[in-house]
Amino acid sequence: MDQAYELAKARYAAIGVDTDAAIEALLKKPISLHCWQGDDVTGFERTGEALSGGIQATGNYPGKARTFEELTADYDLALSLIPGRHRINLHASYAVTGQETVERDALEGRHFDAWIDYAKKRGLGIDFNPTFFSHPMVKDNLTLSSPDEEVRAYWVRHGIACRRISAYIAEKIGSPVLCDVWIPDGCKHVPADRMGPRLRLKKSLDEIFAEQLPGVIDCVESKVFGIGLEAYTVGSSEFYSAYAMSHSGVTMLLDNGHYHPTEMVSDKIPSLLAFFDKVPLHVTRPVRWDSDHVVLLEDELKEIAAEIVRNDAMDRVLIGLDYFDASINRIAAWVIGTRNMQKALLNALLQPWDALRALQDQADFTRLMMRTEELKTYPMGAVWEEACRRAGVPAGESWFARVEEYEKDVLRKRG
Ligand code: RNT
Ligand code: ZN
Repeated sequence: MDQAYELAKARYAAIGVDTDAAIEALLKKPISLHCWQGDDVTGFERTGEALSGGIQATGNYPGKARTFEELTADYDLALSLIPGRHRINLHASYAVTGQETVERDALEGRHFDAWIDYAKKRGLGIDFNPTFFSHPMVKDNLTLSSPDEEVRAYWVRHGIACRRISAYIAEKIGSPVLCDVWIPDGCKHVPADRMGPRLRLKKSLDEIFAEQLPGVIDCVESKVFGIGLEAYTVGSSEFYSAYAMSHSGVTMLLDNGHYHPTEMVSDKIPSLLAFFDKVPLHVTRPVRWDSDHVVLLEDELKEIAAEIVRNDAMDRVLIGLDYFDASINRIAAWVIGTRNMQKALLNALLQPWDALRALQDQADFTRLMMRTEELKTYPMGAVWEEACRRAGVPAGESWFARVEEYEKDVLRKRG
């Protein structure tokens, strides 16, 4: 066994932390890798519609995936460089329909058979998202809250179709599928009516969630604002938390790019865990706005991981990633962000939480601060490298050589 790991193991053992158990817990925890990092949220529909809904992928790095084959080849490389067994997170706009053009309100489970096959062969779980953006039926920036009944009904049908697709996938892969409803609906200018759209959204959600579907974990995702939709967001945090609280079977997803900059999602996790069985996350990195930068190993990420680990919620908090950086190698973006999420989890798994909690309860905040700060320079890196070795993936920066080679041989040859 590696010497650095042996030393680290002894160091942690001295404070009552079992590094082998931490590695085991880390490698058991799946992260849901979002397919949309692979192609800047473009999807396979080829309608020529630009990315809309107040979200934006910026950059023009060569080699983005254009087809199911390219996207899954890229996914394979990314997954081979990340320790553990994970999940893939799909959007409805990534249906594989061959030559056929299928309207979003007519999508069916079979349009995702190729993905199911892909996931099954690799032992991956699947999560799903209806796509309420980048589409001509988004009228005046509205979908489920539209006053135009034709528009609203179209998107209700899409929501229903996507829940059924989620149930179909869950049955085929034999494990639950998270189905996340996020809509862009909002206004650039000060609205004259904030209530009407919310009541229409409530009605639409009731219609979408009416059917009991086994295997589907339903959730709603709030947001504070989007680009071009600065004045008003229909699906606000209060709206969706009240909705989820009052509708059994619907939970609330927290995206850490969707709040005011001084508001921390880490703090919201235990609040929701006090009421909900499952708390899904979209982990991202907002820079000045919901910019969806690649996740780095920063303090807030470590705090998010701490709330998951110390509340014994590894099975209750469903971790998904949600960023899309088109300015760097997209496979590297997946690998860096996912490994960082895992490093944050490992860091949390290596803290002596019982002892620290006791210090808080004794109001010994001097010692708590001292210990917390000393723990920050413990040899976590050696444990991380051991976890990678045990999972059979490159430990240090050597993984990047594989991405560079693939960029040269494959990505640079894409048109
Ligand atoms: C947008 C939301 C949403 C999307 C994905 C593509 O602000 O975060 O989750 O990023 O559905
Ligand atoms: Zn999100």
